[in-house]
Amino acid sequence: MTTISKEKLTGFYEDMVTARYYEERLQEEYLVGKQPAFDISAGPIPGELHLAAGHEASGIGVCHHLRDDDTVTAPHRPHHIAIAKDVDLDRMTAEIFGRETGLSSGKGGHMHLFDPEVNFACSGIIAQGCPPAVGAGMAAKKRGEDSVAVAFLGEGAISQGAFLESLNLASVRDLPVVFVIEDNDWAISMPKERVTAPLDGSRRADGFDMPGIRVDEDDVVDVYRAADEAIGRARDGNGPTLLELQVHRRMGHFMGDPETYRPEEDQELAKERDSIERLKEELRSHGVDEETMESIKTAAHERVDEAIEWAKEQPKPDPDAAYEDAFVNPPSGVTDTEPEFDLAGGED
Ligand SMILES: Cc1ncc(C[n+]2csc(CCOP(=O)(O)OP(=O)(O)O)c2C)c(N)n1
Ligand SMILES: [Mg+2]
Repeated sequence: MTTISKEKLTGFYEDMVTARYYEERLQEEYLVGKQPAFDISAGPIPGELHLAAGHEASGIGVCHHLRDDDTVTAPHRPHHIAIAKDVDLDRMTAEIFGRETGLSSGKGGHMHLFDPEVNFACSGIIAQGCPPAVGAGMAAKKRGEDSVAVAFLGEGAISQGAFLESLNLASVRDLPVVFVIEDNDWAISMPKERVTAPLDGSRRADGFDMPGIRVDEDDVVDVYRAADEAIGRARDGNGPTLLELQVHRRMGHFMGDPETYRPEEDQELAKERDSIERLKEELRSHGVDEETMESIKTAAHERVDEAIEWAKEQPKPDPDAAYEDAFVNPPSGVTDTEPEFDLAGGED
């Protein structure tokens, strides 16, 4: 079994408390100006916001194996994964606040974060990250590089065609791809048992002739160990793996979700099984004292506060730039730019 050093555990803790506090701060900022009628377009963060508190063990346990040249695609609940993949925190925050200096010039928002510096992307279309991850894996293999691609998706997305087709192609071509299902038991208001068989999603790997591993506990150390096997396999040229990780949705599906469909006990259970508290126990058993943990947490919180303050001071995009970078060939009348080639088709 992989031994995990105290330094490694401390690194997990730093990212996990950063991700948790980031969500808490976004939650506060999001609510500004939205009340009393909950106007989703009002306030400093307009639009939807899906928070990932309770998913930290997944993003951090997996991405701590990755390098900048490895690709990650994340779903609509992306912040913990982006933080663990070292996406630029300032520019990510500016993007969430819709500012010009954001990763996508403020036009993508929190579900469409792209950071080419560290090969990170996410999407609001569920399972959409799987085909691009397979593409990245195929490119790495063709170039003879040992980089890998990891596609994260929710358990509610695993009956999407894009996921199943991607498993097939990755297996047939022996590609360096790891598929990571974050199983939080819910797809919006739909409980997993009503729509998904088998309940253990990692068993779907059998149908595609690849290894499947499920981690039942929301534990970053267990996740790190399982990911070590999967990512090592991909990096060594031995093909794809499917991982399913139990996580917990501590919040509603999106900000403003009244969760009337969710039994109170389930909400309580999600809060009790806190992966950060679990990791603190592990740190204590490695001799890390409370003071050290507290100072790591304080520094992480300061870093998040700085990013949020910086983002809020950034300019909003110029409305005239709305179509810039949105089309390769803008429809006529949209911009002054002449199309680079004729979309109507080639020569007769
Ligand atoms: C192709 C597609 N169909 C439907 C939706 C609407 N939708 C958004 S999130 C979601 C459920 C996602 O559940 P899950 O994959 O388990 O992720 P979780 O929100 O639990 O993290 C759905 C159906 C969508 N975004 N994309
Ligand atoms: Mg889910």
